[in-house]
Amino acid sequence: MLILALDVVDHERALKVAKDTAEFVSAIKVNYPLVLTAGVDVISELSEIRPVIADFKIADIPYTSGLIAKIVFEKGVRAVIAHGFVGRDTLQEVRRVASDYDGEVYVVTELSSTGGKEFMSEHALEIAKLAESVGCDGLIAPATRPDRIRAVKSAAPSLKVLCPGVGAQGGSVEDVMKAGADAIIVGRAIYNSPDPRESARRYFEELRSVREKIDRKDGKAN
Ligand code: FNU
Repeated sequence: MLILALDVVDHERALKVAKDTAEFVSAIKVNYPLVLTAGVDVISELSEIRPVIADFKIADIPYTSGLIAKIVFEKGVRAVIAHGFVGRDTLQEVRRVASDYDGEVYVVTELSSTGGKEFMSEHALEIAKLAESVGCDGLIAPATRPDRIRAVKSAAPSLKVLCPGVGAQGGSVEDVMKAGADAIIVGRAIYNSPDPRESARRYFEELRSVREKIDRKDGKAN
């Protein structure tokens, strides 16, 4: 599954990239850069093209976190991303709000950047277990460190794992999928390419061929 990270800072361009790539993309992830420039209603516009995931990395007290989740679910998002380091009470509140909208909650374990290793790695597996016990739907884990994808998957086997860091941050589709990812999240490598539709198509095809390779290997092992 390919998720488009739409961090462009121009409203019209964002809609164009979303429409041009829609055929190959399962969901569109929005983050502060787009919403702070185009306004929060861009979420509703994008939701008409593909399901939207709000990556505001919610990380506040339960009341404020729940309010943020409610606002974006009212705008039509299908899922929100929250930080896990905030602890159980905030995740429970975000989960409660999401359930009112039949929405999903994904929890960041450790950032894909180098700084993610400084403080977050140490607690990433506890965060994964917490997210599972609160009834969240999945985790965000770094495509830049496939060993960490494997680790969070074994800590919380029932959760989906979405992985940013392919392309501009150096992660490879094959390594990430072999580590057990359910989806890759790709931004700059698609929207900054000369032909975003073609770039999305290539990721889509690569995902398919890697998936077939993995399935063939699993089939042989059984
Ligand atoms: P691209 N993102 C990330 N690493 O990159 N939500 C994380 O650990 C994480 C994220 C987001 O590099 C990042 O904010 F938890 O251009 C951006 O929106 O492909 C996207 O994933 C990656 O964009």
